[in-house]
Amino acid sequence: MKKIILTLFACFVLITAFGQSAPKPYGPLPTKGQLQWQETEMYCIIHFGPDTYTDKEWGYGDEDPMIVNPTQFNAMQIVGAAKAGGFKGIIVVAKHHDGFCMWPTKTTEHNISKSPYENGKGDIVREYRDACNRLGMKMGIYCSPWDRNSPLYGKPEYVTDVYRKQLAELYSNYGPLFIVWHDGANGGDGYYGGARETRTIDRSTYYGWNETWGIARKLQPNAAIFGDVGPDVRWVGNEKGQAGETCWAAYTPHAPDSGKMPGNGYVKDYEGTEGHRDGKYWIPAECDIPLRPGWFYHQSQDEKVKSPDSLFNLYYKSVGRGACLDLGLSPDRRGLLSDNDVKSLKDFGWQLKQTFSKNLAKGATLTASNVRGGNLQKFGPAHLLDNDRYSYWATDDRIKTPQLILDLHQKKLFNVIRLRENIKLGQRIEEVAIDTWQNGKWQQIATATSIGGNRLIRLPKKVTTNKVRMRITKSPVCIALSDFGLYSEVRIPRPVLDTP
Ligand code: FUL
Repeated sequence: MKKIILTLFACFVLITAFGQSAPKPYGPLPTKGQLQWQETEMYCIIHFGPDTYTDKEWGYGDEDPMIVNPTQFNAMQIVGAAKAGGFKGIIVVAKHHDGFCMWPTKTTEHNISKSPYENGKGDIVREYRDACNRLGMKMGIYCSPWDRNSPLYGKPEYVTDVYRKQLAELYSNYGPLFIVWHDGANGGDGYYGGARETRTIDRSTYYGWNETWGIARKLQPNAAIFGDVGPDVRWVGNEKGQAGETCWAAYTPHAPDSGKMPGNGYVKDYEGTEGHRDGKYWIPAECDIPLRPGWFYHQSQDEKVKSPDSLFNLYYKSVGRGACLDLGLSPDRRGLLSDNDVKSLKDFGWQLKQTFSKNLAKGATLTASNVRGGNLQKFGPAHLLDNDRYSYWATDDRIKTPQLILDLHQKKLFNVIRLRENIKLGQRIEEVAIDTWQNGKWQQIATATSIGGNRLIRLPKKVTTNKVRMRITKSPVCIALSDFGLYSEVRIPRPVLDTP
């Protein structure tokens, strides 16, 4: 009898212990910096410099610093407009391809101190930092590797004595950065200190990326490093702001892989757009697109600012597919965002807030077909509604295609479903299906692939139902789902026009 009791007790201890152990992570995993980047979701890259005054997109490198003369530059107005749009950070273009530095660098004379701005005492990067601090926004830096002004460009000294020193200044003196952005456009014709010639470099070897990225790793250990193919965040492969309908955070760069870090290679567009299901590294996608047709301000584009609705569409196609949205903002020659840009951002931000502030699944009774180890407290479906990206509903190891029924207790109207996995355990789920209860039976209304850090399903029209079912239809391992949301899209009310 004693033996039986002891065996039962041992079994109980084992089951309890098993029930409390988290699922084993699957595939590559995000670092702390990548998790923080993922949580940022939307940020704005701000282009302002000589091109603003010459009406160009790529300055040649011979621009006179005297032209950079904003009379009303106001970082608070610019960062404030981004914040009103729901963006959580900005990336400052500290130097574009023309080589003009927007901060008083020691590495070249071609910088803001030679412009009339603040009588040569200005520092645009500092002003953005201060505005970010005041507004609670994150900051990142873009410093173009290609420099069409530097006489040294193309020689090894440019990398060691100019570019890397510029990065070190920017990463040391402007507070914590959430991202450092490395542009893919490299080499070509330029001023190059008066040589006015074409200089080509091998972009996979010239910048010695492992060492160059090492500067960020050392000085900004929590910054995600963006480059065409990583190492922390990859380019989505287009400047249309769109990730693939299926989009994996995992990715294997096709690289002349040169050491510890992935990267340095070229990539076919669709690979950046979709990633790789069995990718070797965690390198999620960033979707970049300007608010206007160009990255820099051009008066001729004042009427071509993207509308709040088109920003909303982009949101679904980027953030809604597990990527981040990087929207380009272009202050004008005064140093301000123009009214159309400010309004569009504000209205987009309003729509976003109205739509996602109310999860209609809140208060539902959740019934899961399986809960890991029967441990409801730790792994139960209630975690899906607690708005925490890392608490989660998990199933036993052998249960890969569980189901969840949400009884909403009353009819609810919605057209957006939000799913998130706890990506600390990897991107696990491959496919899901959503059903609603209609006329006494389940009816499938949507399917989705590659869940990951954030997945939005936007239905073609709003549906009304009192019961929703989610079926995980494909997953290589047990699930770790952290979020389930139902939302009803809210749009800016349009002015009612009098009918003639
Ligand atoms: C590109 C650049 O060539 C554009 O001018 C812009 O800076 C964009 C964000 O990245 O590669």
